[in-house]
This record gives sequence, C-alpha cells and structure tokens, in this order.
Amino acid sequence: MEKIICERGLGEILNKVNNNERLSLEDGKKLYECDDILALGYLANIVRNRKNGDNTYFIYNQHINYSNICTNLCKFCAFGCEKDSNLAYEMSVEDVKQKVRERLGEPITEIHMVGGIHPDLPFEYYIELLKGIKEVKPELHIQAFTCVEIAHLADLAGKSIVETLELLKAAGLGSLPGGGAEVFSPRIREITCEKKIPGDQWLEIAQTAHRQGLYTNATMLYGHIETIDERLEHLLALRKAQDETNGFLAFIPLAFHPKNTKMSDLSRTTGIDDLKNIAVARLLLDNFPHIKAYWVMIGPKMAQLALSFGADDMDGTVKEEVITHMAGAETEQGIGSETLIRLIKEAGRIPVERDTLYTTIEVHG
Ligand code: V47
Repeated sequence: MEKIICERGLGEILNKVNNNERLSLEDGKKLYECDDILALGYLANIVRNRKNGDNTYFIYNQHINYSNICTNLCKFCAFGCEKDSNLAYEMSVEDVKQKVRERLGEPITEIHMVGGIHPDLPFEYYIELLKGIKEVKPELHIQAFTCVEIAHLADLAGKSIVETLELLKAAGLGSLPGGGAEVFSPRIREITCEKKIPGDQWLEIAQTAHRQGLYTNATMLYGHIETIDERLEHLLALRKAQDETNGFLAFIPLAFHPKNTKMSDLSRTTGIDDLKNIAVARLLLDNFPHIKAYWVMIGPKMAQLALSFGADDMDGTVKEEVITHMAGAETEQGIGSETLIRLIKEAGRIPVERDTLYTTIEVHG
C-alpha cells in the first residue's frame, strides 16, 4: 500500500504521518484531490490506530430537541421553523422531564439536547430544563446547547458568555455539543445562514467554555455549496483553536441532507465524500482525540466502514432524532447498543461503551 500511496503523489504525506508531523493546508488539498479512497484510509488509519488503537467508542444516549421554533431559519435546515408554522412545537420543562422519565429503565448516561433560536422563551426556561432533567436522574450528563444557543442565552440573560456558562453549569450543564459550526467561511454563512453568529464567534464561545472547564465537540456541515478550500480553512481553524484551549473532545463531519430545506435542489453526499471527510479530518485534526462517524447521517453501514478510514467513535443509541430526519434521513430513529457492538466487532475493532467524557463504562470484548 505504501508503494501505491507514493505513486498517488502522497509519499511526502505518508512520511509526515509516520513521523507524527503536522500536515499543512497544501497537504489537505492533496488529500481531498486524491480519489484513491483506500490510500486515504490507509493514512488516516495510521493516526486512528496511534491515538485509539482498536478501541471504538459509543454511548448510550438520548436526544431531546426542546423546540424547533427558530429565528435563524438557515437555508440548509429542515428542522427550524417560524412560530406560526404548523410544524412548530415547544416542549414545556415538564414535557422534557417526562421524556427522561419514560426511559428511566434504560442505561442512558447522556442527554443530548439542542433546539432552535427561540424568539421568546426566557433564560429561566433553559435553567429549569437543566435542573428538571437532573431532578429526574441526577447522574445524567447533560450535553446541551450549541455555541449558537449559548450566544442567544447570554443575550437573554444580559450577561457575558462566561457568566452565562457559569449559571448553566450550576444548573446542570455538563458539556456542549458540536452543532452550529456549519462552515466558518463568511461566504458560506452569508449565503446559507446569514442570521447565525459568525464562525469566529462560534470558536470564541467554544474556547471560553474550554477555559471554564467545559468540554465541547465540533462539527462541519459538508456537501452543499462549500469549496474544498473552505472545508480546509474550517478544519485548520478548529486545529488552531484546539492548540490554544484543548477542550474539543470529538470532531463530527455532518453530511448535508437536502430534503425539505431551501437547498433541496442539491444532491445528497456520496459514500466517497463521507469517507473522505472522515479521513481528512483524522489526518488534519492531529490534536483532536476522537473523530465520530455519525451513523444517523451517513447510515450505520457507512459509519462501520468509516472505522477503517479514521473514525473511532460511532456516537450513540440516540432513539429520537429530528434534525436529520426532517431533512430526509432514511436511517432509523435509534439504534440498539447490541447493533452498535456488532457493527464495531465485525469491523475488527473493540466496542467500548463510554460516557460523555470518554471514561470507559464497559469494554465489550
Ligand atoms: O447544528 C442542520 C446540522 C447539526 C442539517 O456534538 C444538518 O456529538 C445535515 O450538531 N443536514 C445538529 N446536517 C447535529 C449535531 C450533532 C449531531 C450528533 C452529535 C453531535 C455531537 C452533534 O446538524 C446542526 C447543523 O449543523 N444540520 N440541518 C441538514 N439538513
């Protein structure tokens, strides 16, 4: 394989990867331009194995989307809608508590909770959401509110990001998910999500969280109108931020789903692009401990393959996914832990059930 990699013009990158040296923007371009997916997988797998061996992580989690009412109305999103839309919904704190109560019998360790930028829910609602979940099951880790929501909550509270995060932490917030990053490029934001906070603000909020001891994830929404250069700039901005604050746990490439969005004329991503984004991310984000293959968006089979292309995490059981399913995802709403374990084992890897912060709960040997 090394001979083939050299023939593909990736010999210098191979040397760098073997010597654990940082790859450049130019290297990233070469990787994206390479259409030999096995060569990319071979390279990414070197980094994956160095960082995580055969361990492949998953979590028993539950998604809760408290409301889809949103003032941003991004063009790529089929989830967010206006308050008077017939699709609009809003859960009360009691509704959310009930969702958690309904699944008390399951070994769920994490609540993943995000929503839209709601025009009139007060700051107190968000505090009560966190407190309410903790009341029902205190040991749950709540991974909630993207950096975009945090900016909104700070506005609502009339406080700084630091003060807002302290209040949320005190109410039960454990970490932040990686959504809302989209593509940092101002060009892309202008066209697809002009009302959303700019990329540098997203990064600044993530880094503020890191400095306060809150871990976060990071995402990139790929497969719409972004260029390869814009993807690379996004990845390198994340790498730089991680050098500074080291609080990102995982990077998750998110495959664009066009159905029911204002960009529904676009096609869905291909399997090659899905694997390429996993592989390039693994190679460029040398300071990120984990790369997630989010089975909800790329399908369990592609996520399984991604384990040989740099990914070491399959996210979790999920159960009620709305954001991608509103945009036409054909995957199940949830997946059993036994299925995740089987997928991981058949890929020749070791299934490791983890908590949000990657502490091992059980190795399914
Ligand atoms: O913020 C919106 C994206 C995100 C579409 O942190 C879309 O571990 C595809 O961030 N097609 C939400 N993507 C999902 C997310 C996430 C998922 C799983 C794990 C983690 C984590 C984070 O989905 C949104 C937005 O960036 N999105 N619309 C769409 N049509």
